Amino acid sequence: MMELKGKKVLVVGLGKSGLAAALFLRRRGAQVTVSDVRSAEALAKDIPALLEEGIMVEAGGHGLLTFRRQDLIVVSPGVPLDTPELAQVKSFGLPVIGELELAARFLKGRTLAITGSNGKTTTTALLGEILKEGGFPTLVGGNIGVPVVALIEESTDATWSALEVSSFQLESTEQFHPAIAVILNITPDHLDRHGSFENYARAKERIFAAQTASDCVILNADNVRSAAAAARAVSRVYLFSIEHPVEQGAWVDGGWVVYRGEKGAAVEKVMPLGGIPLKGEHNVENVLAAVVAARQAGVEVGAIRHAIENFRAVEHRLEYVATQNGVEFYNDSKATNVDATAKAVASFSTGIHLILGGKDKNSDYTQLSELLRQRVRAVYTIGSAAAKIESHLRGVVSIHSCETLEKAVNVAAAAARPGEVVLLAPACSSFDQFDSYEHRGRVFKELVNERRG
Ligand code: UMA
Repeated sequence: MMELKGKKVLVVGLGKSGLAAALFLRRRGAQVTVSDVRSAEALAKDIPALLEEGIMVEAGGHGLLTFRRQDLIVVSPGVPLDTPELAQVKSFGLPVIGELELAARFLKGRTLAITGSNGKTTTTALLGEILKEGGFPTLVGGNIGVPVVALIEESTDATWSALEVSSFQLESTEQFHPAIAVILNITPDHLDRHGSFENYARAKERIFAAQTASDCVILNADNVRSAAAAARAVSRVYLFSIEHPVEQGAWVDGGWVVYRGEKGAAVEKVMPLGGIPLKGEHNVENVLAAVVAARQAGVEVGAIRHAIENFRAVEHRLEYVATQNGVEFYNDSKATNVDATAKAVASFSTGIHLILGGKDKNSDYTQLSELLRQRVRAVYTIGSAAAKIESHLRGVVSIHSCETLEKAVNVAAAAARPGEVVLLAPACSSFDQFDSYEHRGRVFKELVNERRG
C-alpha cells in the first residue's frame, strides 16, 4: 500500500471527488493542498472546513509552482489530463493519478466495476440492490455520485463494492483491478475531452487492463465496440445479448432472461421479461449485464430475480414525472449524449414531444434523424447547442426554438395531445444553463409539477 504520511500531495479540482480525496489524504497524514480554477468566493462553502483540517487551498487558477512542489498529484475526474500544468509536471516524472486510482490502492474487499456510454448508473444501482439481496456486505459508489475514496473507511475484506466508473476516471488508472468488470456499451460521448472515439473506447477498456485470468469481464455482444474489447482482455470473457444466445453469459429466450455459467453448462431461467419493472429495451440489456455480474459474484438466481422485480428507476433516468390532461411527462436528464437520447426515444412508440439541447460535446445529432422521423412529433430546443441541433435536424421534424427549459416545457405541454409524451432527453450536458444534469432534471420536474398547480 502507498505511504502517504508526510508526503506533499496536491489535489486538483475541488468538487465532490477533490473534497473527499483531500480529507482522506489529510487523515492519512499527508500535507495536502487543493487547487481549483474557481474563485475563492465560488469555493467559499468548502474552504473553512479544509483550512480547519490543515489543508491549503489555491483558488482562482492553477499555479505551476504549486504543482511542481509536490510528491504526488491526485486529479479529479472532470480535470483533463492535458491541462498545461499537469502535462508539465508529468514530463518531469511527477506521479499524477486520478481519484479512482488513489481509492483503488486503499479500498478493501472485492470490486465489481461498471462502465459504458449509457446505462451504467442504473446497472450499478441495480447490482448494489442484488448484492444486498444476496446477503453480501455492499458499498455503492463512483460516478453515480459518491466518490470511491469516500468508501474506503467503510470497506472491509468481506465487502463487495459496486462502482460506476467513467472514461474520465479510467483514463488515469494504473492498478485499478475489479474482480468483475462490465462494459455495457461504447457509443460516441465526451469526444470534446478524449479527442476521438477510439481514444474514448480505449479509456473504457482500461477497466480490465489490470485484470488477470482469475477475473472476468462482461461485454455486450450486440454493441460492436464493446464486443471488440474481448480481443484485448486477459480475463474470462462473458457476453450478454438481447438478440441471440451466447456461449457463456446471459440472453433472452422465449420471453425469459436466461444465463449459462460456462460453455456446455445447463441454462438457468432467471426471470420472465415481464418481471422487469424498467421501461425500454436498453434496460433489458442492463438487466442481462447485471445478471451475469451477480452470478459471477455468487448471488443465487432467486435473490437476483427478487431484487430486479423490486427495483425502481433511478432519478433522472427515464423517470416518470406526471400525467396531465392525458399527457405523460418523463425526465431523462441523464441522457447527455446522442445514443442515450436515441434509447429514450425508442422506449416510446410515437407522439413524442422531445426537449433537446444544452452544452454540445462535439456530437452528431443527424444520427437521430431516422428515429425522430418515425416517433417524434416535435423537437423543442434549449441552451447553447440549439443552433447546431436545429441545423442538423432541419427538415426531419418540426422544431421550436425555446432557449429555456421553462419555455420548452410550456410550449411542449400546450402542443401535446392526450396519449402523447413530453420527454426531456436532451443529448447534451447541462453546464451551459444548470449546475449538473441532476439540477436540470429537478428543474424539469418542478416546472411540470407547477403546471399541475
Ligand atoms: N476544475 C479545475 N480545473 C480544471 C477543471 C475543473 O480546478 O481544469 C474544478 C472545477 O472548478 C470544479 C471541480 O474541478 O470545482 C470539479 O471536479 P469534477 O468535474 O471532477 O467534479 P466532481 O464533483 O468531483 O464529480 C466527479 C464526476 N464529474 C465528472 O466526471 C465531470 C461526477 O460525475 C461523479 O459523480 C463524482 O465525481 C463522484 O465520483 C458526473 C458526470 O457528469 C455525474 N460524469 C460524466 C458522465 O457521467 O458522463 C463522466
